[in-house]
Amino acid sequence: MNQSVAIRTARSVCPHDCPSVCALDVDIIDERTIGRVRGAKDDPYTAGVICEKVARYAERVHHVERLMHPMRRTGPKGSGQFTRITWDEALDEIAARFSQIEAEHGAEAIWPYYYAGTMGHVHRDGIDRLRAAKGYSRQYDTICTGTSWPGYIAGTGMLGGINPEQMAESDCVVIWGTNAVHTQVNVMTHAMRAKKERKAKVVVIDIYETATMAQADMGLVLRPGTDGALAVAVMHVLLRDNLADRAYMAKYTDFGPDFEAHLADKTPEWAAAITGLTVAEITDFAHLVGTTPRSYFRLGYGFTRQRNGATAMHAALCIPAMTGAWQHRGGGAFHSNSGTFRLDKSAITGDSMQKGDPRWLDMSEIGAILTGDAKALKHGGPVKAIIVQNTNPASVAPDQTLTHKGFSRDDLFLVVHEQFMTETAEFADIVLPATMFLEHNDYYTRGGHTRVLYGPALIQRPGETRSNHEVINALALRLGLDDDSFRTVDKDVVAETFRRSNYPALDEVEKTGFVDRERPDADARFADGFAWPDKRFRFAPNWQAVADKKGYLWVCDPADMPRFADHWAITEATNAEHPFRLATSPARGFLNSSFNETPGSQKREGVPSVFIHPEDAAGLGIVEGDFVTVGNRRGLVDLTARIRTGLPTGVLIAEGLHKNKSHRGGKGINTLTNSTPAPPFGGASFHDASVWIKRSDQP
Ligand SMILES: Nc1nc2c(c(=O)[nH]1)N[C@H]1C(S)=C(S)[C@@H](COP(=O)(O)OP(=O)(O)OC[C@H]3O[C@@H](n4cnc5c(=O)[nH]c(N)nc54)[C@H](O)[C@@H]3O)O[C@H]1N2
Ligand SMILES: Nc1nc2c(c(=O)[nH]1)N[C@H]1C(S)=C(S)[C@@H](COP(=O)(O)OP(=O)(O)OC[C@H]3O[C@@H](n4cnc5c(=O)[nH]c(N)nc54)[C@H](O)[C@@H]3O)O[C@H]1N2
Ligand code: SF4
Ligand SMILES: [Mo]
Repeated sequence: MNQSVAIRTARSVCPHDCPSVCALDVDIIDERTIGRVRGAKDDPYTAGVICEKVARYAERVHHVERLMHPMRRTGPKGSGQFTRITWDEALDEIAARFSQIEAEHGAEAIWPYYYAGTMGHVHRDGIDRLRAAKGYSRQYDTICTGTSWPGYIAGTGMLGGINPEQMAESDCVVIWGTNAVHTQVNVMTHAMRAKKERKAKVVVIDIYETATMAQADMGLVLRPGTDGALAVAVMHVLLRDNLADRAYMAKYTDFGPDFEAHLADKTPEWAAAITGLTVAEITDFAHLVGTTPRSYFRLGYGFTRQRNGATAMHAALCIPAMTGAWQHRGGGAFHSNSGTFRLDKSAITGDSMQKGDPRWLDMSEIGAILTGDAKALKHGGPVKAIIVQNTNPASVAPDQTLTHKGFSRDDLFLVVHEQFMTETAEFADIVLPATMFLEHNDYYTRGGHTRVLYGPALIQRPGETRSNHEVINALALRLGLDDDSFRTVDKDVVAETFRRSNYPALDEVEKTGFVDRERPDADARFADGFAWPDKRFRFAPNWQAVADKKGYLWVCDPADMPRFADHWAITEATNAEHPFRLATSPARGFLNSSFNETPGSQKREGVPSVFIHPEDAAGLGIVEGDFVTVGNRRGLVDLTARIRTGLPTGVLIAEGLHKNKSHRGGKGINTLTNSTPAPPFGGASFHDASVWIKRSDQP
């Protein structure tokens, strides 16, 4: 056998919805086949490390279950019974139905629905070009960042922070509400470098002992939804023990006697009762960050998926503003750099074509919207047609019972463009097969770092798959739209977007695969002031100003918001009937619902399970491996019990979005989560549910 077949390695970018956005080296075996995928060693943030599931990407690209041709539904909604049709038949039918629905019910009856299955901007956001040109209903993006981003902006005035590579230069890395080992492994690379090279202390704050916490020097396990209480108590201790940097606060923040008075009764004893932490844990943490100038706060998404998540994010972010950590290299805070890339995306989103001023529909409320909730519909007519790209709402959206009820409507025309027959695709009238990132061209912004990366098509597309960009263009032309943007190819749109954004030309970018958008360090640490008109960090947020900056829509009465950084006790209450708090934390092997189809990930994650504390289990007669039912007023879900120490009593953790049908009974974990928009501007609180649990064989 010839052993010398040359395998070429090509540079690419991970397209998945993960802040790391790794630079990849992909082994190309032939024009249709990839081999191993590795993290690029010469990329400073990726630093040669990627997660297991993407290292095994050949399993996903070459999966036997990939969708290869368009299909039309033949059985009842959700039955998964389809027959093969041609692209012309599929596109003609979609265009005809969309036109008919628009004529009868108006353009707002059509709702293009998408999210971040690919993070490439051309193939993710191009659906908005069709939406704008037709005046279809808009999508209010809340599902992921609805609480965390406003909470961060409330303090700093913009979404940006210290270059995460600087974690390696810090003396204390606080990893708050993110299970980075599972969700963005590169955080660990840089945090562990600080630990090894500088003997830095690593603190992890979560609601159970995660794989990330296993690597920490200080692990704080608090009760879900109580991070705000921890944060204000830490600030109480900082002031009490003279560890606050009053000179920094006087120059850079809105700190004043009212806020100091507000913190006076936020003692560690008060917070211990709320968080379940000990007074010593709270005090030690405050002393650690109060005596370590180079403290880096890496604030995650997880702790903001509580109803009080926006205020919790803001409260945690206040700590480095009180210690003055922002002044020191290796110190400060970071959540996302998504506010720093300064891209003009009009070539993708077609803003200048916007027709009318259609309503904004909240993506997290898709269940309420599809079942005719007047408030969720903004008191307009029903949604009669949806085209879905890059998301799997039948699995990932909160309040699954309502979502499925909506998707089951016979008068809803549903088109799903997908790589696999997801549970959303099973509800579709027309299913369209999609390319994967190695088969099309796009660029990606690395929210967890500073770079913008380019990922070219490296292999031929299989079957009759088409890219999102091609489908949107073909549909637009069939619907009679005539703008030149509907005749472009993806690579030209990347080039045009870089041109409009004053980035280097794509030819240049292709040579290295990236554009570095690192801001000067002084800007990143707000050395010339924060991004508010008075240049001051806000301990007393002006939420209206946050809304004005980003176009956020209020979902609560502004007067209900706490005046200062605070613990806001609005999470779902436990009661005699629902004594447990459930969080749906991320699984390592899945990425949202992606990878639940690959054998390696399925093997790693096993059956859908729930972690329960030994005392709770004993009280309910539950033993390891028992079938259990977890329920609340939204529905019931079947899981397998895993008895674990390392989580508080009264707390249950169900890791990951397994397929709904992997649960006995077929109900996925989002049956238990709620879709009530979280204040102030909406968002899904996936880790905030009160439930009961019992052995399944009991009545
Ligand atoms: N219970 C619970 N639910 C959650 C969460 C949680 O923590 N707990 N997390 C929430 C969060 S943060 C998010 S962001 C959402 C994400 O939810 P989703 O956006 O649904 O998640 P993904 O799995 O990233 O991507 C969805 C789909 O995009 C498809 N896809 C990928 N690339 C392409 C492409 O190029 N073209 C097309 N047409 N399709 C493509 C994939 O095959 C996949 O099925 O889930 C939310 N749901
Ligand atoms: N393997 C894997 N990687 C992923 C994803 C995935 O599903 N799986 N999802 C991707 C997406 S879309 C996103 S947005 C990111 C999200 O990544 P993260 O920022 O890590 O956010 P989450 O995954 O929601 O949850 C992180 C942690 O928050 C904890 N948590 C829940 N409630 C609280 C609380 O009240 N307080 C505190 N302190 N902690 C709490 C959870 O237990 C969990 O361990 O990850 C991305 N990467
Ligand atoms: S999922 Fe995240 S950690 Fe894994 S390769 Fe992609 S960007 Fe990197
Ligand atoms: Mo997300």
